[in-house]
Amino acid sequence: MAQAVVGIVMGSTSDWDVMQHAARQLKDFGVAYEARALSAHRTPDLLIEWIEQMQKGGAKCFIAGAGGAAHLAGVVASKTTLPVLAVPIPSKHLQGLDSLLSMVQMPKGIPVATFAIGDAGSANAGLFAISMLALGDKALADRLNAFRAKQAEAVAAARLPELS
Ligand code: RP5
Repeated sequence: MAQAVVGIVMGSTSDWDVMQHAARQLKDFGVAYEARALSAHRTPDLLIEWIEQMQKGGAKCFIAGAGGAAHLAGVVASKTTLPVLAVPIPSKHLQGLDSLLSMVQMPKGIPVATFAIGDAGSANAGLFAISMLALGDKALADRLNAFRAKQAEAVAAARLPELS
């Protein structure tokens, strides 16, 4: 199996429904990733071990999804200078607003790039990782441009329903 260039981590297996959208983009573009459920507060030592292992293995960025008091992305960023893309998971009581604010309000000095709450944010984090990797990979850049062109064609070809 190819060495993972993107590490996807989530606070719980219950986050996979959302985080699979990031994984799907990477898979469709042929980017090798490793996805793990590791918690910043439940398994902090395992999380740090994994971050170190991913870095040694040649990872270029991390995507971190968590819900509630979502400190996972910040903790990942505290242990690496690789880019960390944060995906707020919709939460039961606050629908992910808590997750979003926990991620987007990182104090100065340790940045994380925060995406939209839920499926769209997860897919976009995957696409953003692809954009970063495409800076040094012409074949990947070509695939990304083709994806954009196909998306544009679909919108241009769309027709609104007639009024009855
Ligand atoms: C967070 O708590 C996880 O990221 C998840 O979104 C949330 C709920 O976790 P579970 O109770 O489903 O394991 O740490």
